Amino acid sequence: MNTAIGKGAAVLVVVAWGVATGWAAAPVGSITSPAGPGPLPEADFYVATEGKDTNPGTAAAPFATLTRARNAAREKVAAGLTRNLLVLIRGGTYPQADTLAFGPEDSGTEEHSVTYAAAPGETVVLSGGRRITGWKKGDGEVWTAEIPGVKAGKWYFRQLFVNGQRAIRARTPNRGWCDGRPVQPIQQDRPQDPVVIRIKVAGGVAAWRNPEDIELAYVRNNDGGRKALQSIDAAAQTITLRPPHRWAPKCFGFDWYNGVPDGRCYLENALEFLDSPGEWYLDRTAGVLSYWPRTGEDLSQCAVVAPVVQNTLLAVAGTRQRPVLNLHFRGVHVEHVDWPLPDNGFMGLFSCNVPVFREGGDPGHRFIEAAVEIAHARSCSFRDGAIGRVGAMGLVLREGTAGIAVEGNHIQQTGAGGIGLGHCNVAAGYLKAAPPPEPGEYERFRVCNNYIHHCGSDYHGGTGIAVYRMKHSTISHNLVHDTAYFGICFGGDQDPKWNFVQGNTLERNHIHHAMQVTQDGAGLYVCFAHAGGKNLIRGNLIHDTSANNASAGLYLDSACAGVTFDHNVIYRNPSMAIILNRKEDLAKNTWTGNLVLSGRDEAPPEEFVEAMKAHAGLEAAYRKTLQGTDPQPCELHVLEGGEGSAWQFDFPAQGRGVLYWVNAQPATGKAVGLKPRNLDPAARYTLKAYSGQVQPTLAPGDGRLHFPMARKIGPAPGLGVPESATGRDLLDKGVTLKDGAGVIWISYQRARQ
Ligand SMILES: [Ca+2]
Repeated sequence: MNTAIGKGAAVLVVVAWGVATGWAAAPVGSITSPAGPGPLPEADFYVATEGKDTNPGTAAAPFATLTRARNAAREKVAAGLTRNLLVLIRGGTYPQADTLAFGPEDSGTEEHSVTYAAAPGETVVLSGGRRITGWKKGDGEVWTAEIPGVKAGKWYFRQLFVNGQRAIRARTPNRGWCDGRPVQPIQQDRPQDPVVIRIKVAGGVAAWRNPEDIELAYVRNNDGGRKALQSIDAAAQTITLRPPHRWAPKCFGFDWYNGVPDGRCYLENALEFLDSPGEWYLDRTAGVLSYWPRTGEDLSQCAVVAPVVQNTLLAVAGTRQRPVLNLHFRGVHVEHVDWPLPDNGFMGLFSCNVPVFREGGDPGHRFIEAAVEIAHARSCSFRDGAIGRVGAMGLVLREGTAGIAVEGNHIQQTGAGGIGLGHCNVAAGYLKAAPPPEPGEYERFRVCNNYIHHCGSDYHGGTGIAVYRMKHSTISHNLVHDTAYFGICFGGDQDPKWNFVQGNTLERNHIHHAMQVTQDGAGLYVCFAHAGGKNLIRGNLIHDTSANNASAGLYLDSACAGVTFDHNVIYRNPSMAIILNRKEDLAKNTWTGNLVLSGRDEAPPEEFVEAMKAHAGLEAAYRKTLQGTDPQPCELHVLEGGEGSAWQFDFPAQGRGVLYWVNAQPATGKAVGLKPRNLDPAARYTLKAYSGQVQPTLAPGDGRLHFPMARKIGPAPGLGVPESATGRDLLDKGVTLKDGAGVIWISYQRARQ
């Protein structure tokens, strides 16, 4: 999206990524179902890796596949459910050759659910991949394996994972970008014209082998694209892109980028590009896979896995007339799904949407495919599972969905975004052509306690959680980091008269290291009117957004209005802390108790950062299952705070915490008393005070956009806060602040008895 304020003020900083940072460091997730081991629950059917599909599906004689269990459950559904139906899956890896699809014939009812659940304490993996073995050391550092299925033309893959880590499809340059620009301007109405790109790359364009397998990947501002090559002209230092070309004119109301780079690009998938550890190349003609192991990888021991399943591994798809009801997945891990490049390539529009072409009309847009797809489904869930090592999106909730819970999942290493949901109808040009939501769809979603990271390795509009239009929904307690584009985006009504987007709460999410590849976005991006009322964005923690051009912690765009922003904390975002696209953005939204710090280095006091990290992000039970940590519980108390806003974060088990008071209005000269809670009256507490100045919003007529920012943060011995006090005194008399402006923190720690 365009941003005058962003483009004018920002400094272009190109950050090498992909190869250079991030992916290699992604932890290999291994999550078990949160419930501990115990006696096997009663179930209607059981599935186990050592089972047989000719078995009756009992605990003693389980089925071997989920397909068989689904078919058995289908018979019970057809006979009419008289109670809840449970399929229990024992731990292990279940290889899938195709999409596992659930439709109306697999549905629960309003009264009775159908659930596919991992056995308590066991890890169930549905893998769309196959292990590749038979490695031989070749020339230099490169190892090779022959794959007969590839040579026979039956298998081709675009992803490779070594010991759970995404390997790098051989590329040049190895990090960052080379320069590529069309030799002739692209004519939208002449898609049959050859598209020739002049490439400036170290070593020059050469007559690389298998040119038709090479792809050009690129970014343009906030998304990117990918096209296969037709030919190479080494003499002219050009490449020609392979038709068919289908551009997307008038998407978002203007000619969307013409589908070609304006500079930043790289070339991928040639044996000649395989020149560094972690890179691989698949020669489809010879059926030979080549790989340069990373340090410490012994290919005689490593699990090298490539996907055979394409697009989607787990699909729930009802119809508008017969939606799927009350169907649940719990503790299911979905891995290794490929996304084949369409003939006309990939042209990302916004958070990994792709055009939907219509004859004679402007194109629409939709999320590209996800490993887990849910459409026309009500009151369903995907919980306590995982989705990772996939080619495109992790999970998408499409048309006809409502009442869907996506909770407690680990989503990582996705080629495109993590989670996408809502009515994809927010783009100018498109909205006139697309139908509005049907009654009862795109509402009552819960996307909570998901751990989402390393999204967008291949499609650089990859967003952690991309939310378009929805209502009466909650997006909370997610931890999102290392995304190519936004951490979280939240779209509204492009036309404020629609009044669709309402009653949504987006709170206590922790977002960091977003915007690693693309630009013109934010850790948290909010656009359009949230016109239906009661849209709350509260208690989110956003920091360390990349230094890319126009990358902010928080970004309000495209006439964002109608949102209450309450007690969000935004710090250390080196490009910009906050982008307000219009002067009215302050007045058209409500702001209370937010803390926004400018600057590259300035951060709130350590005690407060720690408390916010406990307050936002995964709830304690999910930190245990998803991250293996056992955090101290942190309680929030909202205090009386005079003109300002006062919160207390308290770690009761440790007798410590921090009082947080903020007032962006000019100094009043009035003293402010803060009374903490939950202290031990008999104990003595040591206190430390910190303060910062908050520049209030300037008066109208200033002509510039100002958000009240906190600055000059440091210890504040002059505030009159005593160095120590008894719990009794603090509970009865509180702490008195001399003046009521700026931001003040008072940390307390119970002294040892
Ligand atoms: Ca390379």
